[in-house]
Amino acid sequence: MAGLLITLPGATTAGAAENVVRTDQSVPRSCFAALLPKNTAGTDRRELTSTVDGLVQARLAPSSDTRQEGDWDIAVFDKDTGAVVAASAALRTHEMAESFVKKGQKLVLQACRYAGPARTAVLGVDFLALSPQGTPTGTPAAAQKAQMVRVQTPAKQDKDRLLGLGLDVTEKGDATSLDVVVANDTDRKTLADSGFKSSVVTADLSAKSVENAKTDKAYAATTASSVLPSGRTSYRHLYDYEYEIKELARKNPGLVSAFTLPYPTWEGRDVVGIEIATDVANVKDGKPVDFTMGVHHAREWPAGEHAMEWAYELTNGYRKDPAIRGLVGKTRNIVVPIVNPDGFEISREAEPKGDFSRFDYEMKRKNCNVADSPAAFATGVCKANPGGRERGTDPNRNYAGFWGGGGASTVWRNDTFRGAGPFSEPETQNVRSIVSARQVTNLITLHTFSNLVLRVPGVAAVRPPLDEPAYKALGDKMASRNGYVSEPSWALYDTTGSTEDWSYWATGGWGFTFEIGNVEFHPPFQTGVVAEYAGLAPAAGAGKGGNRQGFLDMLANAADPAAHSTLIGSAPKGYELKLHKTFQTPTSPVLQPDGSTKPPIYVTDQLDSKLTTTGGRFAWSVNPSTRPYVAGRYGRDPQGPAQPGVAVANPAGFPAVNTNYPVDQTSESFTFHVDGLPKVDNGKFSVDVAWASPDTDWDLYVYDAAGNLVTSSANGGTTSEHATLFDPPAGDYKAVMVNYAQADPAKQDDWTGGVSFASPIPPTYGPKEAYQLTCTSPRGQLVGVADVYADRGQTVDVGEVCTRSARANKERNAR
Ligand code: 0X9
Ligand code: ZN
Repeated sequence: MAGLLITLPGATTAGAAENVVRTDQSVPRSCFAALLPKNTAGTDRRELTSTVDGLVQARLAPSSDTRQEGDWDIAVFDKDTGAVVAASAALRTHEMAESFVKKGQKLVLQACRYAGPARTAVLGVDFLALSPQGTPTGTPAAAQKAQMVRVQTPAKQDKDRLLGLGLDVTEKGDATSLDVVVANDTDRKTLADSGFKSSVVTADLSAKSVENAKTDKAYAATTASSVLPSGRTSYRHLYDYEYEIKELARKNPGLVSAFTLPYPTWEGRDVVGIEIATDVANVKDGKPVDFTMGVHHAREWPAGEHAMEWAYELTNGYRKDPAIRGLVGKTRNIVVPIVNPDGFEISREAEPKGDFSRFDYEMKRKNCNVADSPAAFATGVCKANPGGRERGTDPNRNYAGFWGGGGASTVWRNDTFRGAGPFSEPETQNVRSIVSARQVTNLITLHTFSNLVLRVPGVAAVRPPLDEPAYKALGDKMASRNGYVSEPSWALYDTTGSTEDWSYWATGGWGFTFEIGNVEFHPPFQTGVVAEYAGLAPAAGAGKGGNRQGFLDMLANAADPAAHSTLIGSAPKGYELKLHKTFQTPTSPVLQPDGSTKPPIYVTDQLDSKLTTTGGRFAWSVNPSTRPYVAGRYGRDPQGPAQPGVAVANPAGFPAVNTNYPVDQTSESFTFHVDGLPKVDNGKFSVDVAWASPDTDWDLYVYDAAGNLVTSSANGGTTSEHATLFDPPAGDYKAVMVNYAQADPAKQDDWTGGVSFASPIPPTYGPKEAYQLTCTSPRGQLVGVADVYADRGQTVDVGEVCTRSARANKERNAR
């Protein structure tokens, strides 16, 4: 096989004894901050010379003879310059430091015993050769230019068709366009062949990235400390996140704890999180949980930064800010800044060392799963492999919620590849483990970019939940702080298998996706992180509080009993209450590569959360017992009939071909009137026009009386356009028809059309679901059982469930 990588077994550190690092003392310090003198307490070291142009991988594992592994970290330094080459600082002794090295480069591996009883750890080092260009041996691939282009997608169906092309479509868009990353000539051809109109936004993403790196360097060099809670002035590395998390916990005992999530990544990395609460160790205290996470997507660096700053905000604020102290006192706060560390590590370390012009690792989005890649692309480590950045599963298409439907790809190399099955990935399993075991009443998953606060549903065909008004109000409130647009995520285009489209429908906990910033996946630190977080120019949240205030609103909502449900009762001290629910979450009908569908998959979900009684009254903040999926759908009862349709006469004359609307206003138009209450109640209007030849292209734009564009439709390659406005205000409207192309200039292919109206859809209601509540005595005996129904905002008294369970149930049911 013409592999990209040559593993040199001989390069592994020689001799078994050599492989064991040892020190008698543990010292909590950064292993990567500096190469310490030989024999410094708490450290051990090895010197090596790179045998390859390629990668070095240095790993630490616990020694088999230690019962408690403790916490060892590792860093690799360039011996000549003392610069850190790679590092790893997770919470246990499962470390992997990996980076690019040159043949003959002298390296020093520094192992540091941060904490714990283990005097030794096992070191493993590999050198992996890369061919000079970082390409497979043989003919190097041609250099490629990555660009950002703006594709004209005037109607929702255009956006969905564009998604179907398998290109790297961003969330950046508006009524008439979407921005797309064109990574190479193959993508450029796909786009050209599709017939979509497009224009270049960023001509050379690699050059832009080099420029941003310079901007960041200058900012860090001239700024002692930023206004961020941590004061940071530059993007963190993965090891910075790991180290800062454990330092926050070490320096704030009782308030902050650090934890390792249950599923290591495909490359074997630990995923780390942080929890902040008064008496933080007592996770069974019944407080509502606010969960903030970042970096499902590797290249979206600000997402991790904002999550980490939020952890500092709460930790610092608890000591300094009475308002934050009050909120933290009523809640528990979980932060997982980097959900996808494998991907992040590659993106973060790629530039300028990686070969951006060929493999574009800095723009990697997905995780490092290779199991679904064809054999020819399944070799090599994630940082250097024949599939480049394209291997892996999109963690934000892998949750069970509507998994397998539209807006996700079945193709291994596409950026929205959904994975082999719902929850097939460690990243989604980790998030699921937290959401299933804790009462996560509030969840924000951070992404970049497009200035959006998104809520469910991710799919247009799934009607909004009964909670829609309260859900929208919370999103709108946060958007008023960061200046983003608050909308259901289907409004831009359909997505399936995303985080909150599982978490919300399975648990009822509010879930939002933030798309931070208006440009680029990782813009300069000062704009993408400092300004967006603190609400400073040029961020849209300038002067409004920024994401900081948005996160605080979310926390205040978590602390508000009206926003979730509460169980109250009384029990003796030391009993354990458990709330249990189990159900099957159906995926979408599963789209197949050939376009057919197979039946939905039923994923068994189990929610189990616990409360330890302290004696006397207890109050337990929980999500509603009925899943939103079951509770029903939001809608509106018609207050009158819908308006009758309006036939439209094509105006006299025929406008000249115009491919430059709205700069060139050449067009024709017709007006129509929309009535309102009490006469009619319109749930929507649709303007439909059609013509004969698919080579003719009419485009349709609809304006209200004030001249605002309210809806439009401008496809290519079709014989019709269809523009819709939901809940249209009464008034006069103008439809503008632009003649974009004629099949035969000698023969006018004119349009015909009309306007139709439909009634609003009334709400629907489903059955109510219960939680199973049980109480176990300190001796482990089951002493109480109850069925508990709790609506949002409701407080339910479960009485003396541990001592008089049968009586308490009867009394409760009699009420
Ligand atoms: O596509 C995504 O996963 C998110 N956009 S990004 O550019 N950060 O990749 C948006 C997901 C929006 N959909 C839902 N949250 N349902
Ligand atoms: Zn994202």
